[in-house]
Amino acid sequence: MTPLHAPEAIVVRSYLGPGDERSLADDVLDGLTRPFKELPPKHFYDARGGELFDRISELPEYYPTRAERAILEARAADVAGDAAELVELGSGTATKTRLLLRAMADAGTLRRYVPIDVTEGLLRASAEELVCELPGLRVHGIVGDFERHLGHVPAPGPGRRIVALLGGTIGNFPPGSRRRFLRRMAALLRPGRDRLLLGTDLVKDPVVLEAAYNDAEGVTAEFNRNVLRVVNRELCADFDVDAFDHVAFYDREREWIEMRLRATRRMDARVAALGLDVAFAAREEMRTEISAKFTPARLHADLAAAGLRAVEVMTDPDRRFALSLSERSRSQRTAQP
Ligand code: SAH
Ligand code: AVI
Repeated sequence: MTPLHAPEAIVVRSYLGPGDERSLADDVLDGLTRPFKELPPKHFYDARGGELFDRISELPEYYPTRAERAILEARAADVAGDAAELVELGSGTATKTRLLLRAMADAGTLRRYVPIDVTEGLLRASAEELVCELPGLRVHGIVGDFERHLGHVPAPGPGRRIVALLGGTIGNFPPGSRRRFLRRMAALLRPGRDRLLLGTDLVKDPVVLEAAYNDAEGVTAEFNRNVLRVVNRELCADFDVDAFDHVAFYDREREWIEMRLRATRRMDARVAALGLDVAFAAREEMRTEISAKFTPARLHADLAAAGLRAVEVMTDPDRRFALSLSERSRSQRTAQP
């Protein structure tokens, strides 16, 4: 069938290759040989992990997606109205992104969308849908790791650029690297012209927070265990995935949700591709994600440390989630992407 959009409307470049199995291998070697075992959350997201996250975002307990969408529904035109380009890190299904792109199309300024995600299937599917929905839109997709491949973001065209990191994904970085990463995003902005759109989940009643990561249906538990399925498949490991319990709790001192996997019994696993044997004691826990929650003070301090200044901070009516729009402070030097 002939596509309805111009064939050149979509370009997708993949920067994932053998080196990326290496990145999983390095993370497994680093993380599973420590006294307190840990794996970084980016490895949740194979095709199944992406689908599980999508189901999480529809759960009654998981409010962040709905809260962020409510802000975008009310403010998309103010946020993105006159922008020409949207660069989105960790774009996933780009569901909320449509609100921004539509606002740009309505203003007659929309030219290009640059999604970056590790999950190629999601990125391609959303690119196809978007170019059909928004005639004239060009998509330059980057299948890659936003921690390593920001240097492949194309140079900005004429008009204003918005760089977006939605959903609260910034909270999945440990505090030190969070500021370094904000700096790298800031380097994609031209001072005085472009803006960073950042979604941050807010500090709130721990009961509400813990419910969001311990849903009754057990979808978050499956999402959490998915990281072991990824390691089994990619590195020929033999973790007994169902022998791990999902654990998620709010650390009130650090103000973050921590997800762990707890071995229900003593276990030995072999990661054949690495020639590595991993032993778990009964009830031993491995950290798989942190999801930091923000106060206004933490948000402003992190932005300032990255050479950014908030122009506006918007919240949903229940003040559960914040979307901030920032620009690069002219006096600051920022890192190369
Ligand atoms: N922005 C969407 C999706 C959030 S889920 C929303 O707000 O609903 C996090 C997304 O980031 C997933 O699509 C996942 O594949 C992607 N992701 C996580 N770590 C990544 C990394 N290091 N590089 C690129 N994409 C990553
Ligand atoms: C993608 N990220 C912002 C989600 C979060 O809430 O930290 C991932 C997630 N983990 C468990 N549920 C959702």
